[in-house]
Amino acid sequence: MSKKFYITTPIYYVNARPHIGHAYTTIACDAVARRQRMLGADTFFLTGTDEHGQKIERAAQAAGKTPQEFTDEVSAQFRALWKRMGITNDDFIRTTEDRHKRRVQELFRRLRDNGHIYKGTYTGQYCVFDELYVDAVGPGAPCPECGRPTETVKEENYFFKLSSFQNRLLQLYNERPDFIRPETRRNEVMSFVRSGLRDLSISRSTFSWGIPVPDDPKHVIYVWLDALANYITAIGYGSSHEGAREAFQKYWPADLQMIGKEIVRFHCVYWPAFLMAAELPVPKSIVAHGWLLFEESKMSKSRGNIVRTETILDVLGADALRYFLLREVVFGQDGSFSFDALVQRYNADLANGLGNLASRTLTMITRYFRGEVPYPSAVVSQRAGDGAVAESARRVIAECSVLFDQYQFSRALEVAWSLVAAVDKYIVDNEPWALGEKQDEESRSRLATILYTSAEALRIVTALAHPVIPDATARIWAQLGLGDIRKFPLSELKWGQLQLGAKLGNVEPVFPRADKSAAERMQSMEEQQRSGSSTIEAQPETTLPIAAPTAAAVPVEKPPASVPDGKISIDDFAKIELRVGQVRTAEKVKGADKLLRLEVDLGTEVRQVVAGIAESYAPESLIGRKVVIVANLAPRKLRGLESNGMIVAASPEGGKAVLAGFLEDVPVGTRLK
Ligand code: ME8
Repeated sequence: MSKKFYITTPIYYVNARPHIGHAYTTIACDAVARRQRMLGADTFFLTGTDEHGQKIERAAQAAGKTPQEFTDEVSAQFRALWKRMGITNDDFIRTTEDRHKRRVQELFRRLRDNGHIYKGTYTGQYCVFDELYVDAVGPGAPCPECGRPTETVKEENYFFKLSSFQNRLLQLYNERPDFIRPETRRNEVMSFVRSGLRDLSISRSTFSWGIPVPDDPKHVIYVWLDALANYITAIGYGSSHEGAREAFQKYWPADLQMIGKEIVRFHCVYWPAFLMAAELPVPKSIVAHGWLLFEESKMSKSRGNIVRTETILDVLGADALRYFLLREVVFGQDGSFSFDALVQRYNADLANGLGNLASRTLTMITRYFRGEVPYPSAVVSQRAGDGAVAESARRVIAECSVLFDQYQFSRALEVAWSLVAAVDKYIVDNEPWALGEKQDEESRSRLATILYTSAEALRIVTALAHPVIPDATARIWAQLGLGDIRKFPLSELKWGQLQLGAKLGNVEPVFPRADKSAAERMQSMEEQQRSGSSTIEAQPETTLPIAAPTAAAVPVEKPPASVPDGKISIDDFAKIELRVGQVRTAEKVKGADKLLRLEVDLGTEVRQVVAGIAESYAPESLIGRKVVIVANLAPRKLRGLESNGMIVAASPEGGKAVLAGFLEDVPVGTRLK
């Protein structure tokens, strides 16, 4: 029976559209899944969307939609994007699906029946952004994970006896060093667990967007218990259906659960504890990668510094993005994304590297040998260089396999491309084009050897690179006359398998060179996207509106006849989304006396807002202050900085601006209406 391999991505929150940070994990998992299939493993690759909880409920509200409408829409965007990118997931789970809800309730019952759940009252802080209970800090304190202000929660909840799993968890980390990778993350988790675990609240009772607790529907199940359970519900845990139960028996425990480093605690502490409490095996390995940074900070919707995948697909295609992310970023560490680096890498390694090797080799075989793989000639025409290429290919196959299995994608690709460089040099040194002009037997047989050697090396790099750049390699493989690359058994790859005399397919370039403007084009596509379809131009600093928005700031439709002149209707007012925000950081904008750059927390996200209040407020005085934000104003650029929203202030004629505020405490994110 073939080995099985079950691999998962995190399920992504649907509070925002997918960006290349999400694509990064999905691509890495897709490459692993494709490689496992080529190695003959019965592979199951799962991804999906995380759709419950307060953060999503608020995001839906902000979008003026019901949570179900909102989650349907955004989840479909994730699914469509993965499809467009050729991601080979075997299932896509949504936590709002009935199958998931029923099975999560089953898990909850099991934890309760096994005596790991009790009722209590949670009084403390909660970070809605991370959906995280933050113990041991006071009201208004920032979340230790993301720095956003926490909200005070006091509610009756169900608790999970996490504290009783401390020793079993430590034992797990000690006995199975591969359970958490890389080592740095393992050390962090171990010291967190050693410092003591508190019981964990696993239900909420002050909102309803979640899965009801069985027999007590006033409560909804804590979103992280709901979300983590997807890894087992998708493959049939808790189902009464025989087929589903068999799938669960077959695939669980997962072989690899890949995540970003910010969700290590949920996956390496809570998740194994839940599984132990349900008497289920824990996953074999959880691998945490670093962050993709853009403009020096973590790419995230709340910072407004995201890059959309679609832009790159439109200009360079999915293979370019896949290759770049896995080659450029050292897996496990943070890595910067830039369009310039993407285009440079694409041209150097794909267009001029593999693409050029494929087209020059295959074109010469077509021209000089009527498109049939030539026979390498008798010993007499062999040179040392031929054997050296074969030797280097053997080494590359061995090293690449080890590196791929350790998820060192960047090193694995570097090693594979060393073969591309070796063959390029071999071709240049041997000048096959000069031999092609001669008809004597010695020249013909030398030419045959050179082109055979090049084509065989090309075949080997193509097979090794297939999991990372599936589309181009499938085309090169077909051009080599080898059929469907997905059927090639990778574990049998070795030098000398190229079929002699095989007829090449149609030869055509796979990676056209990107011109100089490609990076700029992508950059401007992103900028256009960020500024939406807004026609509002950045205004000069002096006319920056800092007071309550008027019809000039937010375009409104013509009022209906029943509204007297100069007034707006209640419907018009409802279009303006005013929200309570809390200033997290504030600083002067260089070279602009009147402007401050603020980061304002809106509960579901942190926005950058540029406001003309520098003459009225010292930046330090604003930190922690609650303000009113026009949250649905189209983004604008001021002094090169994007402003996402407007801060509301009274601006007396000739006087200083005074920020609107509240006498009572109001939760961050609350809408004003
Ligand atoms: O955390 N760099 O969902 P999420 C690298 N729903 N990876 C990034 C990234 C970046 N800048 N941004 C996102 C959640 N990711 C929960 C998970 S699982 C049971 C529940 C990737 O939408 C990375 O894999 O915030 C990260 O862990 C994940 O997306 C977070 O996605």
